Amino acid sequence: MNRRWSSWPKRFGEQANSSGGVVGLVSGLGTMAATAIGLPLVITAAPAAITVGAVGYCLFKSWPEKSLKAAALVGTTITSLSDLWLIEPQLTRVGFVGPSQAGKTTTLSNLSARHASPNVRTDNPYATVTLVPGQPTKHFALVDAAGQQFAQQFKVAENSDLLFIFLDHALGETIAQVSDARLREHEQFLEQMRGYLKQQKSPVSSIHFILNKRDKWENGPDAELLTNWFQSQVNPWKQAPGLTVTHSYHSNFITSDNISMANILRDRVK
Ligand SMILES: Nc1nc2c(ncn2[C@@H]2O[C@H](COP(=O)(O)OP(=O)(O)OP(=O)(O)O)[C@@H](O)[C@H]2O)c(=O)[nH]1
Ligand SMILES: [Mg+2]
Repeated sequence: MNRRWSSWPKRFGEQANSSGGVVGLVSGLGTMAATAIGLPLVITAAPAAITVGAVGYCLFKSWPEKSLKAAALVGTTITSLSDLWLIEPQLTRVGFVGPSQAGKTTTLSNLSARHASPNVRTDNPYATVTLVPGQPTKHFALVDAAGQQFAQQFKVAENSDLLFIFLDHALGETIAQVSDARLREHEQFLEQMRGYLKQQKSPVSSIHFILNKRDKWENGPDAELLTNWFQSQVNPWKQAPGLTVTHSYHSNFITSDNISMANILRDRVK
């Protein structure tokens, strides 16, 4: 396995900076004291030995971690999101966020040819690496987590280059009517996510909003009310400077929507 040599000089510099003050002080004082009282060479050399030791320590601490090859990871589950930084070539990380049962895992599974169990809630953050067909072939990572845990949702956002935010009209997969309680749940989720992204040093630069479960709500009694509400939720995000905001209506049970979703994803891969 290769190591990430390109990042090594920077990491060494950072280590040396954080250790340098102490090393400089110890060796400087040591040399002065030893010279002042006229100690033999072997003792005045001690501070130099400390410096050599400290440089060795910095080398050890900054030694590049092993890189992971994207092609070898396709289809695997990555449970430590920080490992995504070790993958080469570097890949676009797409975070799937939204309240529980909005359809994140189902969509992710469709895009990466994984099996999704409709009645199984996601319990921990994970990512999967998948391929974007074309020349050259590109890899990207899809990041998913438990919708009912804000902490996990923020972790996904922190480890993503762009976000897919999932909204829907009602819990589960069979109801056609809009649930007011569900809309309030989405509003609360968006408020929390907006607050979180605002205080991020380098937040995502692109967000795609998905109004999911179109197979149910589109022919139901509240379709117009729902799409107006959706627009009212998405529009304020378009005011944010430097943020690209797009949206689509989607169903995981409509084949052409799944193809469109794959295209949306491919268009965003660097
Ligand atoms: N009708 C309909 N149901 C859907 C659609 N997408 C997902 N579902 C259903 O919605 C339910 C929840 O889907 P998941 O993909 O597990 O939801 P999730 O967002 O991953 O939920 P958590 O893991 O709890 O965060 C399941 O019963 C899915 O079958 C869709 O497009 N239409
Ligand atoms: Mg899930």
